[in-house]
Amino acid sequence: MGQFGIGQPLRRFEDRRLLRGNGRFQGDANVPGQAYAVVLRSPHAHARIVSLDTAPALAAPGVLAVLTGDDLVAAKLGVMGVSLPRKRPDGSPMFARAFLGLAQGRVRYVGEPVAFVVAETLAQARDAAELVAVDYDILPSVTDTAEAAAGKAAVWDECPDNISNLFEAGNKAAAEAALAGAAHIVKRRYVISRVYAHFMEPRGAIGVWDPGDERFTLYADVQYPHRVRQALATRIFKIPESHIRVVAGDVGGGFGTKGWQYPEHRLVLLAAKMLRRPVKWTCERSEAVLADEHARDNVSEAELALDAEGRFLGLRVKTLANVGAYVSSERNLLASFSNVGTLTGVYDIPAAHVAVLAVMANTNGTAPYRGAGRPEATYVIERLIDDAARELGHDPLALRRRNMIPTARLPYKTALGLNYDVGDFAANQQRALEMADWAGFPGRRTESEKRGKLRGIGIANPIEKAAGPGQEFAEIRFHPSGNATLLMGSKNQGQGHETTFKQILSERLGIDPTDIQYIDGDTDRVAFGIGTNGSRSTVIGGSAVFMAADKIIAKGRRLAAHLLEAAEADIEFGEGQFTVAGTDRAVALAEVAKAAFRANNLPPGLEGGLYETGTFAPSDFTYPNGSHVCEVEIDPETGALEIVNYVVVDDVGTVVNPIGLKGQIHGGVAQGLGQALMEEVVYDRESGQNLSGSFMDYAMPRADNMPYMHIESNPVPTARNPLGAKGAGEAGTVGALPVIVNAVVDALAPLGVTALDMPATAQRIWQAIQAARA
Ligand code: MCN
Repeated sequence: MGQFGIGQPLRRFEDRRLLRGNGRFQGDANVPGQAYAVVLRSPHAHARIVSLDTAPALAAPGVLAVLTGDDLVAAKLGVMGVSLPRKRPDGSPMFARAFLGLAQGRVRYVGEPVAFVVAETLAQARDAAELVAVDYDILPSVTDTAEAAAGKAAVWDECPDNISNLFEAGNKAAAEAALAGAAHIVKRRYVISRVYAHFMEPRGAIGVWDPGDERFTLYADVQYPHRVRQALATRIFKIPESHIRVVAGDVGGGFGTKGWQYPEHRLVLLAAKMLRRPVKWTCERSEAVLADEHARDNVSEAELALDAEGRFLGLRVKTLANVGAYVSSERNLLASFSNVGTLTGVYDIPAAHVAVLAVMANTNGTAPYRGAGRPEATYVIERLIDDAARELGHDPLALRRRNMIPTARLPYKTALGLNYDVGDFAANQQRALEMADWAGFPGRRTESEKRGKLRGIGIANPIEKAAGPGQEFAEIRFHPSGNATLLMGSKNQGQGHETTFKQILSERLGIDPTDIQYIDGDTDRVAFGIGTNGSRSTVIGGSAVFMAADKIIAKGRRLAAHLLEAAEADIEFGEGQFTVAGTDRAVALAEVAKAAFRANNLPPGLEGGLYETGTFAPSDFTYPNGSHVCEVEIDPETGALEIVNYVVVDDVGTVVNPIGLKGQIHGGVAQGLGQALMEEVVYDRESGQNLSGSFMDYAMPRADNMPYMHIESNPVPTARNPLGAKGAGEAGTVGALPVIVNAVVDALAPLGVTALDMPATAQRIWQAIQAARA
């Protein structure tokens, strides 16, 4: 490991630029002559549009255009659509209706885009939006997941039961047999609340039409520039992919929620083409909860079968997952199925079956958000184990230990079909217990009780599925003067990619990272990319850097042999130098790069230039895992809670940057803590109104809610990529949800409280205490 290589705790190169106010965020992007757009959104959860009159808005000062659903139909725009071979429980085809971009005769959730108003100034667009006259006939609505599944109101007339499709995994008969033969079955119902991402910078988009090249440019803060381009070209506008350029600058937080293309992207492009003028749309802070995809929101019935000694025999889970009113693409179904596999956790559960009903409701669509199904799955298994321990009189640690997959049994195929390769689950738990001084907890509890406080401790052993099969791209371009540019297909949103990838490049090529220019986020500059989600960038993008670097070394070796007048087989590469083995004759990579651009320097048959690409695709997922311990203190008179200790042991394989990793764990835990303790999107059950429109109604964790965190790594490198790395970006969130609620329930258990749903607000805790006392 060199000074700048893999494993070094380097401070982020990008921070110099960002902290000095030189970032280029979405709001910083402007195009000369741009007009401004505002989206008029539905004020109703479900209504028929009786009439829609744009004339008064069009007549308002500065207004350039008012688009409605009819304009999108006239422009023959397409939709994303879902192509999964999924069925409904009765065997009929999946029910999924994609959203075109503006309402088509009906609105189905509060916030659904109805009209797109473009004017010379933002103020004029806002004023004009108020003049669009829409006459609504309000219809019955349903926003609660369980009520939607019970058919309280139909989101779509053609689908009265609101069931889009059923997803199943595991072996149903085996799980049933395990339950039938069990000494004990512990059954619980867990509700995973609805939350949504709060970016530092809400979304935005600028559409530009170049009539000369007949080409669109979209400036937008997206996580997958290339995939957004592909979707807009092939599915929405039905034009060649080369006729769209997507540019994403600095992204002020993505968290999965900026992962895809939203209606506003096609609207700014269409309006720009119609008006022959750039059009800019910026989401307002209080508009975001109406405009963005939401996340989580499911209800699970879980049953764990145990033998008389407390050995796990089987697991059966039935989940209702709210997917929202529209199923516009696979993405809306992703969180409801793709990661349920981690439901069996790090435990040896021989039989398991999970059935997920994707339920439609008059709500925003749900989509991947930090963890995308893994926090939900881990929540169910880790809470269920604690509940089983309490119900059957086991020690929760011993119960976990007894059922943990031993290292000797890895690789291990789970009953839900995942292939865990490496890990050291027992050691993670053991180390976390030591760091948290679990053994000293009874003493601390007694001390808290003396002060009239309740104290609880919880553990969770998360495992997640990250960086799955799928390609990522890297290109290393040397320039004739000998320095290099690194171009990446993944897209940074705050994770520190520039630093991470420069470290990997530096490790391989021995180049000083400050000599490398870094580029991502532009489909015209970067040849190909998939993008950033599922904690895949380091593992897959980093491996692509590795591959590209190896090609640079291979070509450089031929050139170096020529320059040093030696046989290619005798040339060694290390620390940025090509050396003739056993001699002090050497030439630096930068000199070789310069030579590559001078035709008279090249050996016969060698093509000039030094630029290489790498496209890596792993054969299987990586399985980052770890152990979280959380300790809380609660004031029983108010329900107020303080996290007094938080410990994380993580295994993300090879750690590229320990500071970056810690930052990711911190941020991930903060996001999990938010959901566990305070965040929740709340709808009014009758009207379907979204009641969580501002930070007054939607509580976000702040610095004083965050505990000091003790974080340690227990890395077990994977062989599934050349780095040995596993994904890290979501790990904190996956562990935080269950461990915090487990600690809260542990604190309340002596009073007789056994069930508590997220978010564990002071009010909910206080109510649970009152109910138990009564
Ligand atoms: N890292 C490491 N060693 C590893 C793995 C990761 O040192 N073995 C460190 C590196 O510093 C790396 C970072 O962790 O740059 C994140 O790496 P990775 O796990 O590859 O995750 P991605 O870069 O693919 O980021 C995606 C992930 C996801 S899915 C969400 S959601 C999320 C997250 O990252 N959104 C974020 N973290 C976020 N952090 C910020 N600031 N903003 C977001 O929107």
